[in-house]
Amino acid sequence: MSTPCILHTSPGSAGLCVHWLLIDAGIAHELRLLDLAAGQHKTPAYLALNPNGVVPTLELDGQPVYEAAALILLLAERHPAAGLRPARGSRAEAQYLQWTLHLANTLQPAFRTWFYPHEAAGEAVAAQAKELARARVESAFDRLDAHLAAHGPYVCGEAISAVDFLATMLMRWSRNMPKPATSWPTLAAYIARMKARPSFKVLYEREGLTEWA
Ligand SMILES: N[C@@H](CCC(=O)N[C@@H](CS)C(=O)NCC(=O)O)C(=O)O
Repeated sequence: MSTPCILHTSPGSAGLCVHWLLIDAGIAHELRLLDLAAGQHKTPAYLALNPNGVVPTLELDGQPVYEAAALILLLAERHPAAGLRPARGSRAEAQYLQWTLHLANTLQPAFRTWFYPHEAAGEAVAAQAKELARARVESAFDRLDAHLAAHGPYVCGEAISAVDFLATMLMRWSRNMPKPATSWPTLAAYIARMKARPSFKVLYEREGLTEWA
C-alpha cells in the first residue's frame, strides 16, 4: 500500500492550484489546512517539512516537497492518466514549461510584493512597492490575455494542462486589485471556463472559500 499524499496548505493560498489539481485529477490525498494568522507555518514541526515557512508543502511518498509550480508539474508527471501534461516533445510541452516557469518566476513574485509590500525594503517604501507590483501584474495579464486570444482556449492550446490551475489561481489573487483579471475579456472567458469545472466547487467547499465563486 502506498503512503498517502498529504497537502499542507491554507485556504486561498499558493497551495490552491495544487489542491485544485489533486481534486480535478482524482488523486487520493489528505488535506491539512494551516492557520497562517496563528503562525502554524512557522512551527518547528512545519519548518522541518518546509524550511521556507510558507505554504504549500506536499508530502509525497513520505518526502516533503515544496514550491507550488513544482508540485503541479510533479503531480501531472506522476499521474499521466489525468491528461494534465502535454505529450513529450510536443509544441504544447514547450509552452507548458515556458508558461509554468514564467508565471512562477514573474507573476507570482509580483503578487508576493502586492500582498507583502514591506518585504523588499521596509514599510517606508511599501506604497511604491505595491505600485510596482500592480504594474507588473497588469502587464503580465496583458500578455496572458493576448496569448490566450491567439493560442487558447487554454494556456497550452486546445487541451487543459496543469499550468491552467496555476494561471487561474494567480488571476483569482487579483480579485480585489484596482484592475482584476476579469477586466481583460479573454481572461474573463478563460476564468469562467476554468470555474465551470466541477472540481472548482469541491475546492471551494473544502477550503471554505466564498469570494470569486
Ligand atoms: N514560491 C512559493 C511561495 C509560497 C508563498 O509565498 N506562500 C504564502 C501564501 S500564498 C505564504 O505561505 N505566506 C506566509 C508567509 O510568508 O509567512 C510557492 O510557490 O510555493
